[in-house]
Amino acid sequence: LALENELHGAVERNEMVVYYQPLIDLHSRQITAMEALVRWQHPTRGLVSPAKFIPIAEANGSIVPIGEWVLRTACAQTRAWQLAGLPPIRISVNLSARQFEQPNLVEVVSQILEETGLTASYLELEVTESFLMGDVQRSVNTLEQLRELGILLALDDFGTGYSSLNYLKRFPVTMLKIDRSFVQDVTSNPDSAAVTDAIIALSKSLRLNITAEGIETQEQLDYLQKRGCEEGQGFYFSRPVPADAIAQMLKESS
Ligand code: G
Ligand code: G
Ligand code: MN
Ligand code: NA
Repeated sequence: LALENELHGAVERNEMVVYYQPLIDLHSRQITAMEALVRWQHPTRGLVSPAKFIPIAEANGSIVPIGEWVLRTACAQTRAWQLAGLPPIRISVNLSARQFEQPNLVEVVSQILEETGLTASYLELEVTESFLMGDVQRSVNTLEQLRELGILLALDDFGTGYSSLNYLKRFPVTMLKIDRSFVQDVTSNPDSAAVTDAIIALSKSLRLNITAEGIETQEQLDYLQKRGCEEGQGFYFSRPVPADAIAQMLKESS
């Protein structure tokens, strides 16, 4: 309960921080994108993981201002890297169910792009199948409006949800992110390998981009590369790090 109350106003008190994790082109090994991942720098508890506070923030609604702050911060940071002459990369930001349901979501995204000067095609929003399945027609409409802005849309944690392939066909997404639970044992569990292979094949036949999350070992990387997965992220390449560590990484990647 204390944590819940303290979440209100955490943005205004400057307690939220955005970390960034690179996404890598598995062929060229260059950085193609960053995923923005929020942390809560709590005054007494230290760095609180989003796994802990996002569900609370989602339940009490404070995820809406927090999510908007993350989006604004990540877009402004990406634009700043571009203006500093670093190789342009896209920025991927997670949306929560509550944010996705906000009637002014499209306006907010459009306003943030305008305010930060970031070109829409550099922004990717990550959504999950589970929250798209609530009201499918409404989700499709919202996704279409977001696509009309020119931004990219990724289906996060792909393979763990309930959506049928029939729905997948209706969601105008541009990217599938293979959930890390499959990647984790892709080299030891034939079922995970089969699911991973199927998702990669699906992405190719639907002409969607494909990223693997949670790559931790050379063996996982080799497997994914051999199967034609284009892009990946995970501790093997880098953990999520604060913005200042990213500039150096981008310089080295170019
Ligand atoms: O960064 P970490 O692996 O600890 O994140 C844990 C969970 O929190 C992941 O599911 C991730 O998608 C989610 N998360 C991280 N940052 C954000 C954010 O800015 N908004 C939302 N909605 N979820 C986030
Ligand atoms: O739900 P989502 O895919 O947005 O989750 C992102 C989370 O995954 C972040 O909290 C990030 O810290 C975590 N993550 C990123 N790479 C790895 C990895 O290689 N291994 C594990 N275990 N977690 C990872
Ligand atoms: Mn994500
Ligand atoms: Na994920």
